Amino acid sequence: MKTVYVLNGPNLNLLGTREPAVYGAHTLADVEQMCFEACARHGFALQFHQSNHEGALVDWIHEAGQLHAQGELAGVVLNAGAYTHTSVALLDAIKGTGINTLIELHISNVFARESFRHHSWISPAARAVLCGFGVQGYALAIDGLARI
Ligand code: CA2
Repeated sequence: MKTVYVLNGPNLNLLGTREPAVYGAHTLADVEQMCFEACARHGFALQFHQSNHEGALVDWIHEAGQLHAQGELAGVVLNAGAYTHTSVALLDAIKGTGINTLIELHISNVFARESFRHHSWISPAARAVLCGFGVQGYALAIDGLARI
């Protein structure tokens, strides 16, 4: 059974508690359940994580990279939060592991927001980028991994 890593960056633990107009009313626990159901539909195991610390995200990408090397990774769904727009370390981690099935995900349509959200350090290393579907985007990204 292949594994999907769903990784969430800073402040996404606040989902469902603030800014519902931007991020919706679902909590991160709801998102984990949606991901679990999407993975179950496709016969994938799920590793679901959130951290406010850049290095923790790097460590999980390395962990996923080990599965990739063993042929046991379906892919990574990465919502790096604000680190999307700042983190060369995450770009280097993705490139360094050779993971070629990483989906960059954003709940909101970042291109309809402030211009500083229009640049992503992650996109050059991503297989696909998905944004603006709300939290349903997580399930869509997992469905997408099942098709590639
Ligand atoms: O749209 C997305 O998913 C983002 O990755 C979310 C990040 C933002 O910095 C990116 O530009 C776009 C922010 C995550 C903060 O999440 C919150 C959730 C609820 C309440 C407050 C913050």
